[in-house]
Parts: sequence; C-alpha cells; structure tokens
Amino acid sequence: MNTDHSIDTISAPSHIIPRIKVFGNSPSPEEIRDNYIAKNLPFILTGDACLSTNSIPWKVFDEWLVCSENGQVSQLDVEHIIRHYGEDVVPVADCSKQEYGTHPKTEMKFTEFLSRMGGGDCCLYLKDYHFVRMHEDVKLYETPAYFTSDWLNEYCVDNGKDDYRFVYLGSTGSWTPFHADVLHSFSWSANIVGKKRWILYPPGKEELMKDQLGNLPFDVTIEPYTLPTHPSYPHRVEVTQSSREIIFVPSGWHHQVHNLETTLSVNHNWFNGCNAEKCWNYLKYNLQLVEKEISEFKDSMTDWESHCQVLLRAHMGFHFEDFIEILIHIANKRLGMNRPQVFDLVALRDMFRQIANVNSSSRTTIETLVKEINKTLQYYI
Ligand SMILES: O=C(O)CCC(=O)C(=O)O
Ligand SMILES: [Fe+2]
Repeated sequence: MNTDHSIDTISAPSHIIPRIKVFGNSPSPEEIRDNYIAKNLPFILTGDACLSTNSIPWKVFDEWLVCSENGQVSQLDVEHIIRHYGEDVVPVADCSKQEYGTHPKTEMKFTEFLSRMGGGDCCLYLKDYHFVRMHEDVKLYETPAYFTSDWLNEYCVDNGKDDYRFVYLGSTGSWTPFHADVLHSFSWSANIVGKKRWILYPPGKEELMKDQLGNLPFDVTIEPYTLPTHPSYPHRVEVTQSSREIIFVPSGWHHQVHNLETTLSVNHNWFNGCNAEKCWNYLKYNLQLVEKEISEFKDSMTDWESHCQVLLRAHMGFHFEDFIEILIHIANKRLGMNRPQVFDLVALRDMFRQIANVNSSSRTTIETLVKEINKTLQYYI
C-alpha cells in the first residue's frame, strides 16, 4: 500500500493521518478495511482514482464545476446548478450563531443560498442536503469501493427511509462545530473542490474537554484547547484535506471542520460489520443516560421502559428496535445472496449474540437468523 506518513503530520506524533494514494484498484478494499477501518483509524485517500469509477471521473466534476478564465482552477458552475437544482429547498446553517451547542439551521431555496454566498455572506453553510435521495436519477458521484459496505444507507434506501448521504457547500470561513457523528457512525467526506481543515480527537479524549457541567466545547480553535499545556492537546490531530481527497472519520472520533476555501463536498455516515458494535454500545450508553434522567418515575409508570426508548429515539434518532431492524434486514439480504458474505455474516452473528440479551420483540427472528448464519458459515470457516 502506498502511504505517505510524512505529509501534514500534525501536533500529535502518536496520531498521524496517513495519505493513501489510490492507483486503479489498489489498495484493495480489504486492505483498507483491515488496516484502517476495522482499527477505527482516520486516513485520507488521494489520487484521482478515488473519485472515479472505472477511470471515469464522477459526473459532479463535469457538471458542477467549470475552469476559471485562466484555465487553472475549477470553480462552481453556478449557472448550471441554479438551472437544474435552484428550486431545491436546502438546509442552511448560520455559522455566526450558537444555539444548543451547534449552529442554528434554516431552510431556503438553493438559488437563494448561492446568491447570498456569492454576495459574500460567509456565515451561511449549506449542509445535510439529501441530494442523492432528492435526485435518484442524477448519479453525481459513486460511493468509493472502500465504503460500499454500508448497512445503514442500504437499509434506508431499501425501505424508503431518510438516508445519511449529504452534499455540503460553504465559502471560506464556514465551519462545523465540535461534535461526533450520529450514533458514532463512520463518515467519509470527499472534497469536490476546495480545502478543509480537520481537527480530530480519538474516542474518549473528549472527556478531557468537558466543562464542570459535563458540556463539550463548541469551538476547539480557541484557548484553552489550543494550549499545549491543555490535557487534551497531545491527542489532538489536525490535517488539511485538499480538493479531490477523501477523508475517513472513524467511529466516535470528535471533530471540528473549517472550510479554508469555498468547498463543495459529499459525505456519508454509515456503519457496517466493523463498527456496528461501537454504535450499539453507544446506543446502550445513551439508554442508561435516559434511564437515569427519568429514574424517579420508574415505579409509578407502567410503561417506563418503552418511554425510555421513545426518549432515546428522540435524542439519538434511533431506539433499540430501530437498530435491530437494520441488522435483521441486512442479515436476511446477506443470507439470500448466492456468494456468501462471510465478513458480514460473522459480524451480524456477533451482533445478534449480544442483542439476544436484550428484551427485544424480535428475539425469535434473531434466534432463527443465528441458526441460518451458522448453517451458511459452516462451509466457509
Ligand atoms: O465538512 C464539514 O463541515 C463537516 C463534515 C463532518 O462533520 C463529517 O463528515 O463527519
Ligand atoms: Fe461529522
């Protein structure tokens, strides 16, 4: 594997974000899975091959970008975008304000966003635009082979549910506050044009940054977090992602992101056999928090446990049965495939064994699935 560990290596020598050069089909998805994704370590993919399919660059480059007058740099083809997508209603964050630990969001037409961004309103940031779901026929880009094992979006697409595939667009200075991703899922994010500065902390190190009330910082680019004497500082990892590079953000790594130029990016959140257990543990941990929060009603409420699940879903976007339903859906599909998906089936079996202890309405289904998985796997491992 062609990795360059020397570029952009950051303040913390123990956590270096490698740049991995993609040539044709190399490295293989299995190499990336085993060396980085399964180890929950960040990396950057570089080289045009990572943003093309069978050597053909993604359509977004041709359709959404134009060369500047001197032919040197790519910039947004605003006219094309407005003509085709200007009427889309898109979510827009206001980076100049803080509400409940994040930037408040509104909705506006894409055309209005572009004209305000063009007019120098650097505080607006278009994010979480469900472009793929809204324009299924367009196929602006393809999920890179390294990230196609995606149980979350596979389930959402198969069941007509809201997905986790987004387009982001913001001018220089727009930014995303400190956070970890939904359900502690993975994220991959590809810069179509522009540059982003990423600041990341490995899982658990965010604890060193909580205030006396247990709140995480909103902005880690200010003191005391930038002081080398701060306890979290040795764990801080920073990297600049250039145009046409893809970053992988592992599960539970808190991060903050700044657009250093006008940046158009696509990103997906997802989980698969490498991090499903992390997502499940995070869901269980959040259930404990909810249970603690309303523990005083435990004896007086008949359906206290289901209330806890409702609150869990309101807070996290998922409750236990939602998560279990995704696993069951994927297991049924993998069992129905001609070529056995050994990696997925082993991971699903491990998950079902853990979930078997939970009081789930799907217990019988899960037991049957484990038996079927065992039957399939006996010929392969
Ligand atoms: O690009 C950004 O502003 C934020 C992206 C992000 O947080 C992610 O991909 O997880
Ligand atoms: Fe994120």
